[in-house]
Amino acid sequence: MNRRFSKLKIFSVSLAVAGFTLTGCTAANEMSSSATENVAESQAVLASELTVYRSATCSCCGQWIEHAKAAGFTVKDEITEDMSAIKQQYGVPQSLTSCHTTVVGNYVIEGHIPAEDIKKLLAEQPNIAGIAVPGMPVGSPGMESGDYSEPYTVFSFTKSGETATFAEHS
Ligand SMILES: [Cu+2]
Repeated sequence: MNRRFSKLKIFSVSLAVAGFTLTGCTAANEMSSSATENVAESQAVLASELTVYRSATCSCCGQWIEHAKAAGFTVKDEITEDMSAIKQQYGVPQSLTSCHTTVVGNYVIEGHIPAEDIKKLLAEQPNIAGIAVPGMPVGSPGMESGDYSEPYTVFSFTKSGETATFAEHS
């Protein structure tokens, strides 16, 4: 336990020294086993390219991209310095915002969403604008921190701003 904490401390200190802005990434990232999770997938779903908008210094966004790639998605990595403009453009409700914003087909995917939920969304094609994990829950894909994880909810949202539970993770 102590060893991990000191590792985390060194990690964040070295980032601070290097002058990075973490945009809220507070945990060191480690590879998860989620890539090996058995999820239903079709070629059509995986053929969908994800366009990920993120700031240049967002390391957890990069970790999430690795998660999506490991799950079979093709990712177009778009660096932008005005993430709030992107969120506004794609209609992400203020209460559901996170770090990176992803666009796939007609859907918006906000934050550290598990790849299995993107596959579910693309397979079921519900009449919603998108799904979001607000904030950056520890243990969500790209936010792994050892064995620790906190439960979180994936919300759906509509163009008019109605939200509902899409999936729960614990
Ligand atoms: Cu993040």
